[in-house]
Amino acid sequence: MIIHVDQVGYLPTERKLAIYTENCCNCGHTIQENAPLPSEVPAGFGLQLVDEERISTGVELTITKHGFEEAAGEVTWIIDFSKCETEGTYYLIDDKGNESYPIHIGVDVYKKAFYDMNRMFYFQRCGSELLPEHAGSFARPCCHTAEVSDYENPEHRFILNGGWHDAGDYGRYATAGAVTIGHLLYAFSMFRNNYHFDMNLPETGNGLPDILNEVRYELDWLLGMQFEDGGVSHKLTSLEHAGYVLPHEDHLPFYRLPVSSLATGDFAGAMALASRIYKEYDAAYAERLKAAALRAWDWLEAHPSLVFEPYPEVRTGGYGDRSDLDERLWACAELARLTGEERFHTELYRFSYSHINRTRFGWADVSGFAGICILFAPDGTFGEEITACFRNSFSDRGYILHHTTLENGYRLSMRANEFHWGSNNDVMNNAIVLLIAGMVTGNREYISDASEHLHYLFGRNPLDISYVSGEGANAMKDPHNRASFAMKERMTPPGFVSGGPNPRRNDEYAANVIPEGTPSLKCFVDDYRSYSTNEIAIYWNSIAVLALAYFV
Ligand code: 9MR
Ligand code: ZN
Repeated sequence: MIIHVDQVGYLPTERKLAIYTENCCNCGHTIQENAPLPSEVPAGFGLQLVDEERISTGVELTITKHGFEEAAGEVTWIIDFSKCETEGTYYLIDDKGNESYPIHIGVDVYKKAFYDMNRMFYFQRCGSELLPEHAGSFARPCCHTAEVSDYENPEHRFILNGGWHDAGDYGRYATAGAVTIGHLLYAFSMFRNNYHFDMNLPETGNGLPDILNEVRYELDWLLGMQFEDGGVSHKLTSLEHAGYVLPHEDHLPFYRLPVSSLATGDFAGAMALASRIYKEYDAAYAERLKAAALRAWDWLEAHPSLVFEPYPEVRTGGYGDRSDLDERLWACAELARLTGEERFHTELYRFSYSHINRTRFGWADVSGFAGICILFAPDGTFGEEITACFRNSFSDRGYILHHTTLENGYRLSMRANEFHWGSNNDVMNNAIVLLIAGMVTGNREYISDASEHLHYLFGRNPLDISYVSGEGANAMKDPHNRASFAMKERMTPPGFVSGGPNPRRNDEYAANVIPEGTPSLKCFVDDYRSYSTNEIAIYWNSIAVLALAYFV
């Protein structure tokens, strides 16, 4: 394809851009920056926006030459068709017979994707049978219900069921889980009006909004990761990843690993946040969550330095991190908001002004959660100084990302060298920063910039692939996900977000099939063997849910 569009759709009143590349090189072929640019640009390439019958709409297009984009290895043009505000299905065509994927314009274009992306977590449920009435052809028996052991005291055996499988593997990691809870609960709390839908869950109809039913599944498991002394286990895992088998066929023994301050900080943040959200629906549950958060906080106070042991002999997800300041910051902000206690407000100053990036929402860096907690709290909850500190962090970063977006030939706020394992996480992180920057400054441009990142996710990229299964005409379909590829026909439910392009090609398959030096945006392969470009993960789904929640 040489005309790249968002295959899921565009909102009628939002900015609407497509990307045109004269040289189609989806083969990984690179052109050098100093290579001669096509000298003659035929006026507009005869580009037109046509309707489903291929009849011209007459909509005026603005076509701007961007020039060479290093991340794609291509010369790009930006086609602006924002003037088309009428709902419908269209195509962009040029005078050489090239045609885009269908372009859907409508107020509801993201509803299905949003539903599916929120529903992904149901399919990740561990320790439950997935029934055909909820899971359709993905129904499967119960998994991982055998007793688990404490890693350092294997004689201590106990039941610890539930939670979501982390990703394409069956590990359950406290930091990753807590961060996922964070994305989903902040999405719910900030954009509650977009959550009036049932999700066809076993719990549907019990009076709780369904997204809270789904998140509760993880919370209940996470509560079991807390030790007597308030500290929280880093992960529950087998010693190595399961073979290529379905969840219920994996019978490796599971171990609860020792405490980390990373897990304990994330736990305290997630539990305090959840307590505040669930209070409205279930006071007793909210009290339980609050008590767990406070016990975790006491442990953190008693252990003021980083506590984390990598246990390299346990060869599953590491989720190691050199600093736990951001985890402590998140916990402190949510506990201040939940309890109003002075001690948390005092501590908040110490963490907020430490040298950390305040705009991150990933498994390693959760400082941005403190920002959402503070910036969207009722007036007067936090002091003006702390509020200004976070407001400035988001508006400064938003300003930079806005300019990076403008400088990028695919209208993405990422530079060629910023892509690595799970790059879609960073793309979505930037979208959320732009959204928050737009909300706190009132600059509408930042909001539109955020939408550009979703267009990229949904197919407006050099490979024309929608990185979300089942969403868009050419969607990712063969992720690294044991529960998918161990099925007879490799199948994945809709709404699963792929990790995305990774120029470091950290798996053997990607390293073999993607030539060295391939431009960053093309370092992706839709094949289950490529876990470093095409795995799925709960927190990649949830971060995309948070970014999309504004637009549904
Ligand atoms: O998302 C993680 C990515 O940022 C790391 O670079 C990568 C290698 O350490 O690990 C990713 O997380 C994986 C985890 O370790 C195990 N479950 C699957 C996760 C997604 O690939
Ligand atoms: Zn399981």
